[in-house]
Amino acid sequence: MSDPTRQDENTVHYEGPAGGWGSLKGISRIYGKEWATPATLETLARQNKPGGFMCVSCAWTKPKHPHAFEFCENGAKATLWELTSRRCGPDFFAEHSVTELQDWSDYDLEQSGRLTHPMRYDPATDKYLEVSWDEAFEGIATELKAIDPKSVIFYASGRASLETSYLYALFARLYGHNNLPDSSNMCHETTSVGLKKVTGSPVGTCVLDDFDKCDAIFFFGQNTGQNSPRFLHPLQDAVRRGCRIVTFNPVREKGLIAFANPQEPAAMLAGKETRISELFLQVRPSGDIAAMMGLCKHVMARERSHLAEAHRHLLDLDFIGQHCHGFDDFVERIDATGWDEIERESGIARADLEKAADIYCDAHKVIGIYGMGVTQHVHGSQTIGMFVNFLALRGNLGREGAGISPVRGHSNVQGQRTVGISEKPELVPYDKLKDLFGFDPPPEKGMATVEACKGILDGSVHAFIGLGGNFVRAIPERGKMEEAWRKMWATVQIATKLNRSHLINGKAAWLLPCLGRSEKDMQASGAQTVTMEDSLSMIHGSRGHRKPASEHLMSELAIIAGIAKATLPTNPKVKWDEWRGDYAKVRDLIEATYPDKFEKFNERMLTPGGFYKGNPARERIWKTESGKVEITVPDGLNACGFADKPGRYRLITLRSNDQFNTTIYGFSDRMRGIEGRRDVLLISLDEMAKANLAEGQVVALETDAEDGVHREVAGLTVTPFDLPPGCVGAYYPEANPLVPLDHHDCLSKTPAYKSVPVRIRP
Ligand SMILES: Nc1nc2c(c(=O)[nH]1)N[C@H]1C(S)=C(S)[C@@H](COP(=O)(O)OP(=O)(O)OC[C@H]3O[C@@H](n4cnc5c(=O)[nH]c(N)nc54)[C@H](O)[C@@H]3O)O[C@H]1N2
Ligand SMILES: Nc1nc2c(c(=O)[nH]1)N[C@H]1C(S)=C(S)[C@@H](COP(=O)(O)OP(=O)(O)OC[C@H]3O[C@@H](n4cnc5c(=O)[nH]c(N)nc54)[C@H](O)[C@@H]3O)O[C@H]1N2
Ligand SMILES: [Mo]
Repeated sequence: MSDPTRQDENTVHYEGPAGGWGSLKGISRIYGKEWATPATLETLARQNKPGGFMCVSCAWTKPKHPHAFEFCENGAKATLWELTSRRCGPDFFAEHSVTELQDWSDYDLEQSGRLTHPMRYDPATDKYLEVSWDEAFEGIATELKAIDPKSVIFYASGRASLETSYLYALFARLYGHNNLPDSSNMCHETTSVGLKKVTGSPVGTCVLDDFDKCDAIFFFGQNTGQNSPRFLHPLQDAVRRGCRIVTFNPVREKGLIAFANPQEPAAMLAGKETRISELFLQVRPSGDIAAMMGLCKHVMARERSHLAEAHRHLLDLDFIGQHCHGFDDFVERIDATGWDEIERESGIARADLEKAADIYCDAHKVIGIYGMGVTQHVHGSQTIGMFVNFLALRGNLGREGAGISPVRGHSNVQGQRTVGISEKPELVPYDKLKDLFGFDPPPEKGMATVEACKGILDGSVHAFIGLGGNFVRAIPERGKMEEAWRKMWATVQIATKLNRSHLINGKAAWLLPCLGRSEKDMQASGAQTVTMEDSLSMIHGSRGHRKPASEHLMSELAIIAGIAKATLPTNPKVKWDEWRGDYAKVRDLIEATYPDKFEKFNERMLTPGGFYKGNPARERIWKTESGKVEITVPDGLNACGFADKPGRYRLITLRSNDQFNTTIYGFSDRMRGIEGRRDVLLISLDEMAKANLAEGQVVALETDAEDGVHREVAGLTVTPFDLPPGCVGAYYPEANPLVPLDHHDCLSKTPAYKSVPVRIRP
């Protein structure tokens, strides 16, 4: 069995626990000592509290009884990043041409500070020039009116509020398309499609209380300590009351090993940390289907011996009989799968899988957690299907203290889907839209992220609006995409800070600065509240109170309303000015469109801990094809969709502790012991020896796909790191040119960023 506290001595590593003093130092290192001013601390004290604002970092839920400071290292970084005193205004753009800025790093671009004025790109001078909001809206409307709506993309990056997202989707449909890709398409779309296929619900079944009741938690490919650190609090509580945690991850992520709680000064001073995972298994990237098959195989073996010896079942046969479809075929498949194959594909020894399965069998209530380590694979959907199979064996679905809980990324990414950001017309109540606004929404399916990229590549997409995000940087196939992007007729970016997507422009381009979530949003009816939905389907109100970074900023909702009003013909039922003046009226529309989820929306939005949207799967109502949980048989044990061969590695693209997606706060990946640089190739000592590589050597990675396209990222420094055989690691977004556009989950088209076939060129 692997020792969860031990790391390979000869590879880079970090001694301390997650959280602890390191997390406070992590904040100071980036922002200096100045961050701890009374005004900033006051803002942080309101973060994730009833009546305050909801963190712009992750989507982890906000509890009913928050801590004094209900934020974490990375939530604080995200807020401070928004509160910066630096400004990126007309002076900055007068000094730097767009071509010059294209050579700046992601870090340097965002360090230039908050955007302050609406800007239009001037191709003659290659510079952004200041424009008035009216000029911007009119200019964009002129372009949009001249283009076939079907060739226009409206992207959303997962942060914009429910109110803004609802109006954005309405604008798209009134204008005439369903081309509404979302960052979710690169993230948990595997869940929205794959989990829905097997449970009938596109979201997890757990609520926060379940974490107080479960006996065991199984983690697959989610890095809590870094990407949803507030989740460490309920985990720590769970461990302290005896809940057992088993983790499957190729990287020994510190946050899942041990945690020192910065909210407990006495424990911190005494150097006390809580061990999180009892068992930490270094699965091969894409080896989760195999690992889960091993777990199920041992549970079946125990069921049979239990039945023979004790004449009782270990499986929950009532649940399986009443609620599952396809169980017998799955058992047949388990029996036909040998341990050799399971060990080879998972990279985990049978004895370790059996230990993990024993923990499962001994627990009455089990929660399954997963993140990008599951969703971003060619067979990510099948892995989710296997996870559901595993949980179903002992009825751990739709029951208190048990269930499946995907951890989402952006703070409102789940909510954007709930209120209509979708390329699929069947997911949106068209009858309601028709009644409310007197129009026929477009019946054709729209483009999601991969289709949008294809359309941009083949020249059939002519315009792009980005509601937040950094699309060009986050997508696969960056080389070809940047080239093709410039052929578009119009691009519009709504953002808080400058990033590379604002520098790769269409023929006409605008950059529109918006309010951040911690800032006061004043409209005709007064200060506004916005709402979002977290990972556990709780809806929260959020109210910013800071003075906006510039007097020229508009809220995201006001910008969408401004463009829409200038673009669309008048319609007496569509009242952009009125909605913009009072967001409560938009919430009324959301309630009218989705009455089952948003009953008494305005009244309930400030409920401490949020209000629950509801989920039939939690009540054991399965809206699947068979009306039951679909027990699925995977095609194979390997989720990466390509075969092993000599010299081919599976590349994992990783987030560091100092980044939020494409936003790079700094260069310390504290919990992995990587300091001062991001241009690294992480590889085990064994693989280094096999490939004849020396520490510090500079190499290139090339994609090892048989499609005739050359893709490479050069200048990576070989860095020994504790990883399983046959794989390497590099940072996202630097490694994105290596990901082929067609390398994605088969069912949902989520790019397979966690297993890209590559070879190393010394
Ligand atoms: N601080 C911070 N917080 C964030 C973000 C951020 O960038 N920074 N991003 C936000 C967003 S949008 C998202 S989606 C989430 C992302 O949060 P996570 O879901 O945690 O995503 P990643 O960090 O990309 O990868 C998760 C883990 O999967 C592991 N992994 C890789 N391949 C495999 C595999 O084949 N099997 C298994 N079992 N594990 C594997 C990696 O080692 C890593 O620990 O976080 C959100 N929160
Ligand atoms: N190789 C690889 N690629 C990946 C991933 C991976 O794991 N590996 N992960 C994928 C995932 S999970 C995701 S979610 C995507 C992320 O893709 P995106 O969501 O498109 O990218 P972000 O980096 O989150 O966007 C950052 C920008 O958002 C803007 N911004 C910040 N706050 C606000 C705001 O309040 N309003 C507005 N309007 N703009 C704001 C800022 O200008 C900032 O530069 O990347 C995907 N790409
Ligand atoms: Mo994400």
